[in-house]
Amino acid sequence: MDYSEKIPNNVGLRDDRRLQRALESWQPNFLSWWESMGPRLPTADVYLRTAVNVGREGWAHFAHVPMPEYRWGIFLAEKDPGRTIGFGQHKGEPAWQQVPGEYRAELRRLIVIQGDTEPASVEQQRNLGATAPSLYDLRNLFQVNVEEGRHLWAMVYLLHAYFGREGREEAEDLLHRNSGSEDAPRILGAFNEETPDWLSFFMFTYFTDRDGKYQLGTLKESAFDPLSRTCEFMLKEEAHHMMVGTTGVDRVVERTARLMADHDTDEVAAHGAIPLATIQKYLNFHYSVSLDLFGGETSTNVANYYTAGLKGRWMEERRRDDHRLTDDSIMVDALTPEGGIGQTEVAALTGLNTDLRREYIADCQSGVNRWNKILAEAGLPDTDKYRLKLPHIAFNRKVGAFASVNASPDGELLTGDDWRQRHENWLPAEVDKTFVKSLMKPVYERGKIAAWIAPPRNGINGQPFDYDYVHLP
Ligand code: BYC
Ligand code: FE
Ligand code: FE
Repeated sequence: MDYSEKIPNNVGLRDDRRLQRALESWQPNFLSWWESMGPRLPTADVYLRTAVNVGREGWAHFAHVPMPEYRWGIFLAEKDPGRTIGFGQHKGEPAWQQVPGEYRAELRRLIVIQGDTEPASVEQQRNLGATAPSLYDLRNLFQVNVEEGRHLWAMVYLLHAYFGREGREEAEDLLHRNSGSEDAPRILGAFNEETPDWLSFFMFTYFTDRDGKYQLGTLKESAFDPLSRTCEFMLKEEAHHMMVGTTGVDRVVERTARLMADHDTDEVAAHGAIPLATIQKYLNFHYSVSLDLFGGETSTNVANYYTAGLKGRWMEERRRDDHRLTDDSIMVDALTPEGGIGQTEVAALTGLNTDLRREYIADCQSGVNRWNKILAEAGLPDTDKYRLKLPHIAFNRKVGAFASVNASPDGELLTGDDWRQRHENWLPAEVDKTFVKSLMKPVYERGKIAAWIAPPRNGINGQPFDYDYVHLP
């Protein structure tokens, strides 16, 4: 890993002057994007983790860093020279070190979609520093932000190195589209939503970053080896984002549960915490928009990606089948001919978005289970009212088989009128958002924390919770 370079990297940039020059001319555009669209809160420095080595010997270095001096670099996981393609029609052939002409457009599209989400999330989160519940949380926000910035670098490297002029144009466009923009929005729906408060941030890092984990997991299987190696390394950083989301929601639930039990009431708003019913609404929203990120229940795009070897399945090598799937079928969620919610049998290849979404849903359920354990341990009665739940797969969907219907969180089909009357019981309404926002007052004092959230059990890198994670100017 070369940190003396303008762009730290382990891809031998210094031996490829053309590529180096191209990336060095993109770099100032990235930095001005970071200036104008990245974290808004001014800081002196932040206790950040920087990748210094991709190997098993440990790769993270922690130090207080002024954020504009953070070293965004290009790091790929180590190369396995004998790697072969694990699935699809090219199964068993050597992995590709270059992009085959016939798959150029599809690969570029996948890389652009992946790349588009990374800066989008930074844009969505840019105002959150103003209302951080603690210095610990503020530090985690910025850690996530710089790493999402690095994930953008990861995709831009691939575009510049392997896709010629078109790739360089796409790299420019990744800085021009903006989350929520009227004229040039981000590509996928969830990345044009707002992240206006910290409950939304924790739900986003739990549910939406988790889509990232699963999509990266499938791209890590790619026959295109540089993409595979890039994603493998990104997944290591993603683990921290998962931790922020999981423990963030844990701590909100813990605080709410504590107050409910201590005061024997559901009305914790009066005590400055977030009612369980409001937490459920935020969960419903973030889960349902994240389900949309997996694309349609059936998709010929995904069938083609798999057959070509561009995008595999989650844990492809653990699947006990032929890894070609040409003769297999799968039951996918669908509207029945009578218009009800059911399932239908399709070719396994066209059902691969469903396959991945199911892996994701099972993982999401594990979060709900742990939050319900926190509620149970606080002594709250074992009834639906005192537990959290994932809404039905058809609830609030804008993409796929259920985009055309209205369904309740229990999976009951509703008329448009019914939905309009009742949706505010299930999704955050203006009053809920206003209330949550009213709790968002910054706490920048060492060791202190906002009243609506419990402190974390552990600090970062073995430091205590009251460590000086961030220095303000
Ligand atoms: N919003 O054939 P279909 C992350 C479009 S998150 C709007 O079913 P496909 C991160 C679709 O483009 C991970 N449009 O889709 C998290 C298509 O349009 P065309 C991001 C959508 O291609 C937090 C049409 O609908 N990575 O890293 O099978 C913080 C039909 O769709 C949406 C990836 O997504 C939507 N949600 O699957 C930071 C991996 N969904 O062609 C970062 C790369 C679909 O008919 N992407 N459409 O005009 C893919 O693998 C696939 O493109 C998708 C969709 C899974 C997104
Ligand atoms: Fe990312
Ligand atoms: Fe992430």
